[in-house]
Amino acid sequence: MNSYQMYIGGEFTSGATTKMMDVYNPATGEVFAQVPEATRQDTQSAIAAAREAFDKGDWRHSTGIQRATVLFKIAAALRENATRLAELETLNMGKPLTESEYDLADAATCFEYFGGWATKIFGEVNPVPDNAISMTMKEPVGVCGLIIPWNYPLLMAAWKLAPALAAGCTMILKPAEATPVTVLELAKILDKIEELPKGVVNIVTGYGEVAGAELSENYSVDKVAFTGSTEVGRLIMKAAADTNLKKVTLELGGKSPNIFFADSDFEAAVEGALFGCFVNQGEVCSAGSRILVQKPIYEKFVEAMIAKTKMIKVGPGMNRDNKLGALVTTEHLERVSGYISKGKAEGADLVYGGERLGGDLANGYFVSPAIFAGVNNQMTIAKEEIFGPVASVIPFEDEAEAVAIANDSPFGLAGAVWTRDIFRAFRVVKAVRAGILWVNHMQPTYCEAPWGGYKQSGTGRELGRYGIENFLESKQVHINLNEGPMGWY
Ligand code: TAP
Repeated sequence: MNSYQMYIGGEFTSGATTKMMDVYNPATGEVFAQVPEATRQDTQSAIAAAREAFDKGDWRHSTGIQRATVLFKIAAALRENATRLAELETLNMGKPLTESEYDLADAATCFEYFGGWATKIFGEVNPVPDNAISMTMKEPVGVCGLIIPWNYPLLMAAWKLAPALAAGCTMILKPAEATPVTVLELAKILDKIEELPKGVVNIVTGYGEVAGAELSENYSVDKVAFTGSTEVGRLIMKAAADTNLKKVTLELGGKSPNIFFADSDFEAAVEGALFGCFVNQGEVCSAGSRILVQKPIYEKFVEAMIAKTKMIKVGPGMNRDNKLGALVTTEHLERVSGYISKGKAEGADLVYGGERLGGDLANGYFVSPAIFAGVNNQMTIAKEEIFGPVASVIPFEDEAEAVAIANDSPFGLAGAVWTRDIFRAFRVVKAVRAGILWVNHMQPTYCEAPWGGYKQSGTGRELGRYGIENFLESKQVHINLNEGPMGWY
């Protein structure tokens, strides 16, 4: 069994903690690694290391080329180790190996993309109406706490580490307690990069209520970038408000509408509906878990969904035939099963799946993908984020009703519209209040384009130029070009 250490101040250490946490393989229910359970003191040590690296080190004064070199080296090492890391991701998180391979490639691309930004951070000259030069300079925001979820462990780490490094920040990364393995493997990669000073990246493992809370409350942390549940996002914002008003960006939950009009390309639409809510076991913040289908095609659509879902093989992600892996933990399996029971109890029609799988799979956390028909938007399964392979198919009459249902949610992360009518597509895109809208597609995500939500799906945007701005402060500099006194007194 692999035993890992944390990475603090450029050293691999178990810190002051005496406790180790078990890390499970969700496909078998077996422990396959152990990591330290960081105490508050361990987290404070990591924060102190990042603080010192920021205040006294060279990193924030480094050139863009120097930082880009580091980012490109990380990307290259990820690509070299992609096969092994993708396997570890699947063993730890449960997703199919092919999906882990995509994640690895995406993570490497993310470091390359923000490596490009490192040399393109510059301010501007402001056209003030005086004999002066007014400039805006960009500077790194400082020490950053990066708190990430378990659904894309390495990729979520990349989304935050890459722009923070490109900006010249120092940081403490806390992976989710369930999925720390690939992030700790990344620490080994970082440790070998000579150009990356010690203390710039620190990694602590442990519980959110301890290590994560310390990052949100600590006065020496200048910014927290968080991806996770809306509930924890609220706690982080509150902790920041109650302490040093650190900057906070939040990427939170969703209940995204995937809207299908009767004129859409039927085959592509059905596949898009399934991919939208079953990829990554539905453990996706932008999952299109509310499938809105126009009444004339509703029955046929549900039937086609069932027929295609029957062909989705569920099982250990390491077997390439399987298209849907295990849920991440036994607690999460219970949570998802609880929603399926609630859907039935509230009168939705479970037309396929939703069962815990037994036999060879009994020790793993497997559930068959579930399709609920006859759902209305007031049911719990249509209102709350399930974060599992559960599709709620909701009928609608016309465009106005589809938009009203889509917007009737406290979330606003993403949405999609399927139609051959470009005018309607644009009307719906403009009417749906969400941070990401896809037309005739669901889920494509690019480093180059912003990612984040309206309403209770978060605040701020990651990726694209917004991603780098998150880790920069703007300093206004005024140079007086008049000689002599101002003449005021
Ligand atoms: P959370 O329970 O919110 O956990 C996210 C991270 O926060 C974990 O590292 C967790 O540590 C930590 N945490 C827990 N309590 C904390 C506290 N009091 N203070 C500071 N940190 C704390 O979410 P999850 O279950 O890992 O992930 C699922 C959620 O993430 C879903 O709601 C999903 O929509 C959202 N998500 C959003 C996005 C985007 S981009 N919007 C992407 C992926 C996931 P522990 O693991 O120890 O609890």
